[in-house]
Amino acid sequence: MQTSATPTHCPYCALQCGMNLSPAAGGRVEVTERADFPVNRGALCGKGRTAPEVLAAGVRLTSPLVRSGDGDGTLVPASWEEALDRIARGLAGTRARHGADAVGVFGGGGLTNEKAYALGKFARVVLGTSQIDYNGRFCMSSAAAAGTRAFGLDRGLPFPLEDIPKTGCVILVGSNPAETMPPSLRYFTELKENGGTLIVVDPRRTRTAEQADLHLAPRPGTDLALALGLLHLVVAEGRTDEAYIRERTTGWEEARAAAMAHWPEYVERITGVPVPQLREAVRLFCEPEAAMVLTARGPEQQSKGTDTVGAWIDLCLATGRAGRPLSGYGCLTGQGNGQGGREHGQKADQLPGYRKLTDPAARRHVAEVWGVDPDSLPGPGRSAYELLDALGRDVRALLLMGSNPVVSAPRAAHVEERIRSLDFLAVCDVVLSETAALADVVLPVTQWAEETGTTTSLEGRVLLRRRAVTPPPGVRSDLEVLHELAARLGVEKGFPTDAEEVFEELRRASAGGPADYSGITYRRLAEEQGVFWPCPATATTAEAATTAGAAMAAGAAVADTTAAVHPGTPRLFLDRFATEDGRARFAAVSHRPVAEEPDEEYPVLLTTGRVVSQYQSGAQTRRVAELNAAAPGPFVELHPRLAARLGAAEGDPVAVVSRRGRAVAPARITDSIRPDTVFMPFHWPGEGRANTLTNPALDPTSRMPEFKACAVRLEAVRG
Ligand SMILES: Nc1nc2c(c(=O)[nH]1)N[C@H]1C(S)=C(S)[C@@H](COP(=O)(O)OP(=O)(O)OC[C@H]3O[C@@H](n4cnc5c(=O)[nH]c(N)nc54)[C@H](O)[C@@H]3O)O[C@H]1N2
Ligand SMILES: Nc1nc2c(c(=O)[nH]1)N[C@H]1C(S)=C(S)[C@@H](COP(=O)(O)OP(=O)(O)OC[C@H]3O[C@@H](n4cnc5c(=O)[nH]c(N)nc54)[C@H](O)[C@@H]3O)O[C@H]1N2
Ligand code: SF4
Ligand SMILES: [Mo]
Repeated sequence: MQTSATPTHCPYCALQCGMNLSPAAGGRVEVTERADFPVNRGALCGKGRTAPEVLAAGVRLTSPLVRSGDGDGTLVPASWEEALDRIARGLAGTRARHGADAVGVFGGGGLTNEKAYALGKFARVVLGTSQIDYNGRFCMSSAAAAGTRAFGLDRGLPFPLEDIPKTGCVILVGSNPAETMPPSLRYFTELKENGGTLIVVDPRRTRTAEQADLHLAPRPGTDLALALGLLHLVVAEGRTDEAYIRERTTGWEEARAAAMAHWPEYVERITGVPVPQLREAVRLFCEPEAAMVLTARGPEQQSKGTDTVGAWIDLCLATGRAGRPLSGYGCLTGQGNGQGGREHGQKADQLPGYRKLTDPAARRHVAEVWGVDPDSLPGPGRSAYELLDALGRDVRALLLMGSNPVVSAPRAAHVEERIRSLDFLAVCDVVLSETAALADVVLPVTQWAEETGTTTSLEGRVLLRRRAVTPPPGVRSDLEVLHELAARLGVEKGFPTDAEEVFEELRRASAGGPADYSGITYRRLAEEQGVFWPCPATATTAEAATTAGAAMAAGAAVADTTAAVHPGTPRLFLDRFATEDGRARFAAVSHRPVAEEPDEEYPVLLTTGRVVSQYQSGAQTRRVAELNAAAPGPFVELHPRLAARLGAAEGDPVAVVSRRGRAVAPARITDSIRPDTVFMPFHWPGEGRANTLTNPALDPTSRMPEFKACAVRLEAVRG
């Protein structure tokens, strides 16, 4: 244990709040304020403040576990040697019997850049499988696809958060930062203090919507129509920026024609948002000099999420509000490394540096860094839900790192059954998650405060998370696990256990790619408050990198030259977009219904999301007493009219039934939700698991499941 405070970042969400970790009495670790980090200026939510509790023995895993007997036994402690040998045998045996693509890998957006990079390389180089994907597919993949399509590049926010208070109007679509990123709320409060306005689009009057100047409450799954309705009004009211459209975009004619088919009255019928509110939104958005649209999971987690985000981007482009100071479209990415985790190769179709696995030049570049033949790299594999759905059939063994799909995947009962039908499952986790509990082998790994690594925040800011405490005996890092497994599978080199050494290789692999990290070093990250990518190496850094690589190979300290280095790129697209011709591309899209519209049998729409005191599948936060006291279990949020029809009083158990299954949770009655919609948070397993109900209908481009809308019926539960 170090004796003074170590500056680092929170293990949870993509805001990546800065915090200090200090030693406290009884070997505990205490979170203290780190006021110098500009994004949160010391402020933390309850999850960040209590994060060290998950470091405690008794809460977290400290020994490998293997299943006794012939697969039906219990999980019993085992040595690392035995556990690693078993995994190597399980993966190699499946590969020998059924081919390389029968072995799958599932990663997570919470993994550091180094882990995500090493995991992708492990899949392609050691296992030779195409079957790798990760939970980010469930998160922001639709926004990523739409951003790439429109701008030629996907970085969640193309500007820093500090720009938000200085713009004129922000439309926040399906985002509830008051609960999901509380310290970020100040950017919106300051916006209003500066005379700007906030519009929130959410079927529920959330704590965020309560702060808004205008709250639009559309029916879930209708954001595409809503955006097109606003665009229609922009055209009808003559509020387009014709010079900008001419100079900086392509495809306006088709997009304009598509929008003109969405008359305000038609949009009101689809969305339930009254025409005067549509007009007011257009006025607030168009009157100031600059404005922004920010989306989060509400409009993205839909089977038309890519087109939906495309329509919101169209609104920005038609009004000249992208690639200009204090204006633009951004996606508020979710997981701790939700941005970096989508750039370095754990995605089915991707190579490091946000390169495409199907691009011959990208394959050559990365294969050279990896020291392999480009032809040996497999092609793109299945997306996350399709991979989970193939388990036990085409994919018979799985290595899982950084996700808990038994709770978080759509149609979770089916996914759970698929996981149980695997020939072999290995899980690396810090706790015994619901998914780890089904594994043949569980490896206990180190966590955030116990290891060094980098994450890339929702701003595209690459950050250094420093090791602050010594891990307990019995745990090893994910990088050590991959190193040991690679060696057992015949690859002795190329999987270093030191995070900085992995990062040095990642720099080279990303060099020249869309997400170029080659000008970023640990030394810089330690000295600066993060560096925004792209940050290509300059002649100076390139030289330093070579020296650093050579020095590292010789076991020496890393040398670095900071003179004349690239400063990083806080703001993108100001001169040109990242497309070939430098112009942004409009998307010509039209309204379509949700994959499963309500009918007589299932007359209500279910939407799902989060509460402030639990994180994701709850694997970590359900183990923290203070958070559990604040958010002890699932609930069904419903309107008083719906409750009355059901005869349910506050707290009564309510059954929510969809075509996938049935979940039961207490009623929480509130007029802050639309009467045709119910809401459930998804943080819990068991009877109240929201994902028992959700529909895995996928967006055709991003392969994102429709977490935000499916048809259900409600039943009163007697007794
Ligand atoms: N406390 C907490 N914070 C978190 C997380 C957590 O689990 N807990 N997870 C992190 C991660 S990975 C993510 S991705 C982010 C997510 O952050 P958010 O996107 O803010 O979170 P959600 O609650 O999933 O969804 C936001 C809002 O979308 C609304 N919504 C539902 N359906 C629709 C719809 O059809 N249209 C529109 N416009 N809105 C709709 C919901 O009512 C909800 O208020 O949070 C991050 N921060
Ligand atoms: N119904 C519904 N379902 C949803 C959503 C929704 O809005 N509605 N949102 C979706 C979204 S946006 C997301 S991001 C997913 C998230 O859902 P999951 O992918 O399940 O995410 P977590 O619960 O964060 O799971 C991370 C797991 O990795 C472990 N872990 C943490 N750090 C490390 C590490 O460094 N190494 C290893 N090996 N393990 C680690 C944690 O203990 C935990 O068990 O859920 C999706 N599911
Ligand atoms: S807002 Fe996100 S990063 Fe900040 S303390 Fe909370 S969970 Fe951690
Ligand atoms: Mo997420």
